[in-house]
Amino acid sequence: MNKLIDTPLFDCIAQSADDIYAYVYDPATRLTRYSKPCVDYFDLPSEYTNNSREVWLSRIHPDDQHIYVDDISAVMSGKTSKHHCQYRIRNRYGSYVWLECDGKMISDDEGKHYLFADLMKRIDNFAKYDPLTKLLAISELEYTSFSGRTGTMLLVALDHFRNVVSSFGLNFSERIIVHVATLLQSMCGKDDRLYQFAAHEFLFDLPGHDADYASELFTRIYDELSQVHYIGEHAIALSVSGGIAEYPKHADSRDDLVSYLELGLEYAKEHCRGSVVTYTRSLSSKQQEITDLRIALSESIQKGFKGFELYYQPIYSQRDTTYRSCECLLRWNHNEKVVRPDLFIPLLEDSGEIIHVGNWVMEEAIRTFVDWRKRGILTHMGFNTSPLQYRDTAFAERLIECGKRAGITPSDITVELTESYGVNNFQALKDSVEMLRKEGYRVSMDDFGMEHSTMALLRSIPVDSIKIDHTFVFGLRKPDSHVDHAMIQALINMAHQIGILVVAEGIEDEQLRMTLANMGADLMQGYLYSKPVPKEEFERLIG
Ligand code: G
Ligand code: G
Ligand code: MN
Repeated sequence: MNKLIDTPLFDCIAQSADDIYAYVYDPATRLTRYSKPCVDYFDLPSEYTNNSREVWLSRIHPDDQHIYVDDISAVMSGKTSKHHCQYRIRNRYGSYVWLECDGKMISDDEGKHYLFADLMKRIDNFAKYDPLTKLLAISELEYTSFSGRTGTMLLVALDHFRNVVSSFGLNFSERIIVHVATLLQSMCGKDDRLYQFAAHEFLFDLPGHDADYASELFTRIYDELSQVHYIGEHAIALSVSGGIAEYPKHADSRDDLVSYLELGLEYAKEHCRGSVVTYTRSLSSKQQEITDLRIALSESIQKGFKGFELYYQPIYSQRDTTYRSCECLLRWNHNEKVVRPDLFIPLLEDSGEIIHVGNWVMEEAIRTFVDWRKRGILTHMGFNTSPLQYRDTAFAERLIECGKRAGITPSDITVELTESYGVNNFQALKDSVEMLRKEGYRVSMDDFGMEHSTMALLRSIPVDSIKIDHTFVFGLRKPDSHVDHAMIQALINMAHQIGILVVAEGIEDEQLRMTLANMGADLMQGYLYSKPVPKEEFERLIG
């Protein structure tokens, strides 16, 4: 009999619930007494033991043993009186279950350890792990203490995942998520932890690492995911954006860290999709501006696209020495300022509203075109579309329908495909382009050569012309421009060999015009002729 641990009170508590396991420990005699359910469930050699540490440790999952050892040692050495941790432990059936321990050491008047008691609860496996990916559930982050630790968190989100779901369906989307989760897990270091943050968002806890390390990890992830992956019968490439926050540098609580990660991620999505943004204090105020813009954009759309306007920029034909066409460029009038598309198109893409605005652009462009054609102002026109408008063939069908109603000749209209963001329903894009070209519409690949995927895209989706981006053309101004020169010349030759036209953008001066003309570019667009201007101004310019 040990008067400390053989008490009716312990007997009573020990039998109070089958799924709570208890033990008491007498530091003076080093004797431990386990509750009956504990002995049974973990198949312990006996109710009493003198080497509880070994008995217990031998059952804990090897990956989690340090959690237990660190925590219990802190109590036994007197550093703290409370024992609180979670780990996996093997039960009598040989499988691991999660336990949460809450223990307390009390001391006598002289401060000597007197009695330790511990209640251990099984925490449900379902809550611990995401049911789909089996990654740690984000709720588990609550049990991570950031005090006294340094490290970094990286939040990674798949871009445009809403689009993936609407293109491929939920089932396939879940397969993508599992595929990505497995891949990310394989990129974790020994002490790193990977949590399922949201359906298509993943959070790395990288103890002992800094933001540079997280940034490099992000780049590796990006490179890996942007390769073509074969999942089932689909070939897909994915793009990710991310946010980084360091602890304790930026914050030392879970809530603050997570909101800073979100800020970085949001910022990346809006300004530099496909990259990772590390938290800084000024991000918060910038983000507020963005939130205000989002709200104002939605209001504009609801009020019948109030404030949206098309500007027009002429496209000059070298051969005909005349204005052959124009490009419609979207503007948004907000607070008496004209907002450029680079700022608001990503927001519309993110919210999905680009579908509605894209339809409006198309209809407005055709309205103007019909008017100009009647008045003999211009006979061709081009407008931009976002890759998100091709998640199915609805947009192509709508354009064909709209063109018929307006009585236009389809070959007078060019649809520009703007840069792609990685996640694309290639098949729907291909079907749309084929549908439009069959009808007679012209299709142009915008920003050609800026993305490494454009060549591959051109091989599988034939178009009528390519547009060489102005930043590419500006390369010709550098003193040692021979590489840019050779590349642009190669693009032009390639286009001509397959029988398609080349539009050179960014023709700002006579020098560039001459250079591009000598290289064989068919059509010219740039400030030399005119900036994009409102409708009436364009009419004065051309008329
Ligand atoms: O007009 P600006 O000169 O700032 O154009 C910037 C970019 O915005 C263009 O390269 C183009 O890709 C995009 N853009 C302009 N108008 C539209 C539009 O109507 N729809 C889409 N999707 N993108 C547009
Ligand atoms: O959709 P796309 O990326 O092709 O849109 C053309 C973009 O190029 C628009 O942002 C337009 O304002 C811009 N642009 C057109 N001509 C010039 C030019 O001569 N110089 C510069 N800097 N930008 C131009
Ligand atoms: Mn364009």
